[in-house]
Amino acid sequence: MAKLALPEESYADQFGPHLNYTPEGGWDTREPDKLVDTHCCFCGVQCGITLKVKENRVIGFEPREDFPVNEGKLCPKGVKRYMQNEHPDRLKSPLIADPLTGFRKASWDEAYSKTVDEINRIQAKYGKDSFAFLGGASMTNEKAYLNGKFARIALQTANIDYNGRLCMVSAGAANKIAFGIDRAASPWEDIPKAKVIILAGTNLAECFPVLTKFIWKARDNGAKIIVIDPRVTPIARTADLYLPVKPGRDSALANGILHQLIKNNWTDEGFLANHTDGWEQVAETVEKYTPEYTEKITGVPAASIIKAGELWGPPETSMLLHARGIEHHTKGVENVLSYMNLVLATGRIGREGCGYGAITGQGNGQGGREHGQRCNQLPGGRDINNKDHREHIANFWGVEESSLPYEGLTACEIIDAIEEGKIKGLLSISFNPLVSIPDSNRTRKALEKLEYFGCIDFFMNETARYADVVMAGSLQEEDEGTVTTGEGRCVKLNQSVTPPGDAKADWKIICDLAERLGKKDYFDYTGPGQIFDELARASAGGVNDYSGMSWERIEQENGVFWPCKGESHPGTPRLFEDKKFYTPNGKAQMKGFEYRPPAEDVDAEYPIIFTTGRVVSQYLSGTQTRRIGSLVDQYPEPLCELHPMLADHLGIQDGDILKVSSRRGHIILPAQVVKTIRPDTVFIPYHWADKKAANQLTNRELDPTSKIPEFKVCACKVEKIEDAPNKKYELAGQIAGKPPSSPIKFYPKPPEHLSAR
Ligand SMILES: Nc1nc2c(c(=O)[nH]1)N[C@H]1C(S)=C(S)[C@@H](COP(=O)(O)OP(=O)(O)OC[C@H]3O[C@@H](n4cnc5c(=O)[nH]c(N)nc54)[C@H](O)[C@@H]3O)O[C@H]1N2
Ligand SMILES: Nc1nc2c(c(=O)[nH]1)N[C@H]1C(S)=C(S)[C@@H](COP(=O)(O)OP(=O)(O)OC[C@H]3O[C@@H](n4cnc5c(=O)[nH]c(N)nc54)[C@H](O)[C@@H]3O)O[C@H]1N2
Ligand code: SF4
Ligand SMILES: [Mo]
Repeated sequence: MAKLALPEESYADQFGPHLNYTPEGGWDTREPDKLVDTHCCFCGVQCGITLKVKENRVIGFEPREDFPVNEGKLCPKGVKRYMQNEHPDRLKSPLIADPLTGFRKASWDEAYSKTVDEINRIQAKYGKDSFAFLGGASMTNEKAYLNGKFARIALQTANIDYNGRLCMVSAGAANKIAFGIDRAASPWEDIPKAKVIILAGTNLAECFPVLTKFIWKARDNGAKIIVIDPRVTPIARTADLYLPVKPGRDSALANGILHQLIKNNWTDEGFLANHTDGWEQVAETVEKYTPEYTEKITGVPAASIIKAGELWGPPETSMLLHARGIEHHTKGVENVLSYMNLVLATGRIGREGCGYGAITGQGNGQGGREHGQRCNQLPGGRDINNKDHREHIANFWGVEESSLPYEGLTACEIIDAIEEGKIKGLLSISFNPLVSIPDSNRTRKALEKLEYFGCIDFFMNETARYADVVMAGSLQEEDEGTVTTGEGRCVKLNQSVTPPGDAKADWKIICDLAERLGKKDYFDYTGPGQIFDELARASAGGVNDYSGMSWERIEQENGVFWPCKGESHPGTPRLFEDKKFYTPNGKAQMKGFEYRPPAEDVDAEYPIIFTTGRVVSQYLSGTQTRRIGSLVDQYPEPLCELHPMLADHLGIQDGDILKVSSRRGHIILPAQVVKTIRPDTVFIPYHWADKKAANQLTNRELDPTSKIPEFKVCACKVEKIEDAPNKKYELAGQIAGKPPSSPIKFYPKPPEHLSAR
């Protein structure tokens, strides 16, 4: 019998979490030189993890028992997170685009010179704002602060924004409007104390697996769980009530539930009168949202809407948790505010077991949006258009107030401005817009128009293939700093290893560039510790006050919750305990919204609703997790979820190859026929690039307030490709040689044919 040939590299990451395969063969079971307590590099839960380090390599890990959020648990991504540092694709030196070879290695001096020359040339020719900066919320607070300062002082451009614009901004804007502060109101410890929980638009068990422990505890304590999602996600299977909302209809559904609360006198009139504004307008708005009327819009049965009111109305305590399912919409802010009305109408906020929280996505999704890397923001969560805030920060930095730019463009608008020829140069760090922004064909055209494009990353992501200069930055474990988790707790990341080869810490690259732009005096840091101290001082007096924090204190206390207004301030795990909100008059601001349809609704030509999101084993644009073989094996390529009724109607069987098209593009992929999705909707996860990218189809219409794009709903059509082999059948025939889990190879520039997994 022929020997089964498996590619060499597929072994590297196939084995148990506590053993590490070495390039020489065999297991690295040696005693580590040191153990480093730090946190997971992926989602906003920021589980505690101890990395085992031997000879400047991470050789294994243990989940931390002492971190109260995960208590010794990790999810499938967390247990593999340490496998990136040694990956063959890890960038180890700067690269410069070369017309003949794609990219060639370069020295830092050459990479910096080219970058700075181009910044100077472009800004001299087209103006300061013609050069833009894109940052990211996977990076630490220190880097978020540095990016904002770099853009305003070194580049002097208004056009800086970050990938959180695709993520948390609808929740952020709604929180600001309603409460004057952008943070979850309650620590996760409050979840098990709630008697009823709404999970709206979150695939919690796949996206924040470790948080399910709080939900199970709540259930053990007798809580009722309501899940609102067009798909029966794993957490929905165990819910007491599942509301299968039609994508894009959440504000109507929230109005319908509130209608029931009013009808049955389950509102807290005392709280509403003393602590809120706007209740009358809200009550008037929801008057017509009877169960029948709401059912017509949302597709949720009237009886279930009545039931939701019965579950949410009477209890003493409750928790509203939501994520991108309600936020990734052209009315993302309206959706969030409409659900918030359910919290405020019952007065269940600011005490034990009560509150709300937008579950933060990226590792530093919370802190990444606080310290000034957004187009409208200065450190401390300050407003860049506010005269007092500008003066405060200008004084703090030692620059003229008049030299600070005003509000610039948001992330998608920056890509649009590149397409329109208004922005000519771009520096991007920790962002992969070609995969993550809607309408990727348009993003590609924009990238081709840039006169200069520089990227800082530890992998060659798909967008970086269009760069002129790629700078090898740092992985999370190669640097140190802080991140702020989804509950508002600032925690410390510790350095385990140094960046390999010529790669540099991200903060150092930014400071070096600032120096070459003539701004050394403002960026003369010895390390991220000094940047944190400056950030904390800069935040003093702002809403996002970190001034009482130091790295030492954060480590000692296993994290500190902001606001923390001085060394003796204990931090603030639960907001609003004094029933005072951060709005000018101290009252929560309620607003009611008439339902309005998504930007692109279904019609005769595109009759099916298209929605997108995640799977448990892949992360974001996939640059990190598509390189970890065992995660790839769990879900090797995108599948299109559709209901058996829709499949029957279209003559489709599980595993058939489909063409799913929208007005903007199409994708060809296998069908996954499941009963767990609405029959009028199809779902495709978005973690793949190029021809496998879901964002070829999505719509770049933005929410008018938050400027988030409508990832969660547009119109599509689905066709079976008649002569393609059924993928399931084909795979069943080669069960022994299942798809190899080879890591992505390093490819030079040619973008067209490259369809890396
Ligand atoms: N495994 C994994 N975990 C992750 C990530 C990852 O990429 N992979 N990313 C992290 C990041 S950055 C983020 S932002 C979070 C995202 O976390 P989630 O928001 O929980 O994840 P999504 O899959 O984007 O969307 C959640 C759900 O919204 C539903 N949905 C679609 N349309 C609608 C609608 O109109 N209304 C309602 N109510 N629901 C709708 C989808 O069916 C989906 O189940 O996850 C974080 N954790
Ligand atoms: N269709 C569809 N599209 C979506 C979504 C959806 O639900 N549906 N979700 C949206 C959401 S919520 C998000 S958050 C975005 C995410 O979209 P992106 O931010 O574009 O995705 P990432 O994969 O995080 O890409 C970031 C890049 O940063 C690099 N990186 C990570 N950490 C660091 C670091 O510390 N330093 C440096 N230098 N580089 C780093 C990674 O290698 C990667 O190449 O996608 C959005 N796009
Ligand atoms: S839940 Fe999030 S932070 Fe925890 S191990 Fe998984 S990806 Fe990492
Ligand atoms: Mo996100």
